[in-house]
Amino acid sequence: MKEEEEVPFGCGRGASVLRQWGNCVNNIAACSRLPVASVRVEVGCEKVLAAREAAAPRRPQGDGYNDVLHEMQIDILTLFPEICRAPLSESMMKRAQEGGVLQLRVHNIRDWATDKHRVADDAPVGGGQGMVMKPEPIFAAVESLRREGSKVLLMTPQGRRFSQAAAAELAREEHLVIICGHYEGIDHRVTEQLVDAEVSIGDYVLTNGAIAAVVVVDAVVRLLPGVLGHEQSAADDTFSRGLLEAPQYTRPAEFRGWKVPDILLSGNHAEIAAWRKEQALQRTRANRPDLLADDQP
Ligand code: 6GU
Repeated sequence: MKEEEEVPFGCGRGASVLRQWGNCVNNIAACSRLPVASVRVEVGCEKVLAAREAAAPRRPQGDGYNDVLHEMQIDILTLFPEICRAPLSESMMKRAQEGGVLQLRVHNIRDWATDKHRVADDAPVGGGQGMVMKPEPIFAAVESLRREGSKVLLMTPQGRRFSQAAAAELAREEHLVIICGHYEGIDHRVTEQLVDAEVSIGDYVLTNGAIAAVVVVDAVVRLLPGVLGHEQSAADDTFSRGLLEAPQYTRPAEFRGWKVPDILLSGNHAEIAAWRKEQALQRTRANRPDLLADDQP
């Protein structure tokens, strides 16, 4: 992506930039480990950008970082809204919504069905088992929610496999509309005519796409500025650096006779870093040798 294409993180939406400015300042400071006071507060898109550029040097994309400073909107369309609501209203997802970083809405597709019984599925044309989701309510829902620049995703095991890099890419979007597939599938005209990307979360089959949508939303939203908080960095994540993480310990230093490795108590930061790197490598070799393969994308 070209530099200029990244720039309008909120420039077209000045109000949003202003609203988010408090968050931005904190986030810029957090990213760059600068005290908040050292980031000048100025209003106006160019100045926001300049401050951001100065404080948070551009990093390569797809590494788990996200330097887009705006509120993100996500609309989930599902036949089972309750599956999404609980997991997305706790902990960091709750903080993201309360802090104005994320505006999340979970909708029931049936609300766009026009018949008396609000039917959203029908038998497969050509025969076969199970039910297929009808196109009409889904088209009506997406057409009422999307706007210029929205990205429409379909959760389906037939989709492209989701990854940390995909999460980082989606975290740059302003508005996601996520359609959850259920039953045997969804009328293919939805996929062909409405959907920008089909997404799967892995090589197994779930009973419904709402569970998969929760996974995607969590992975994306935790990359938005201000969600992880100062204590944690998305850049340190497993997968952002291509290796699994080293083991972690907390107190007590000895538990049931099992000791925390001496090196971690040594206070020697260089040695601790070298130990962690070696442990990360060993763990990756043992659990995920595919991550070390030469043909890694
Ligand atoms: Cl997105 N949906 C369903 N039903 N199963 C899956 C999936 C999605 N991703 C992996 N398995």
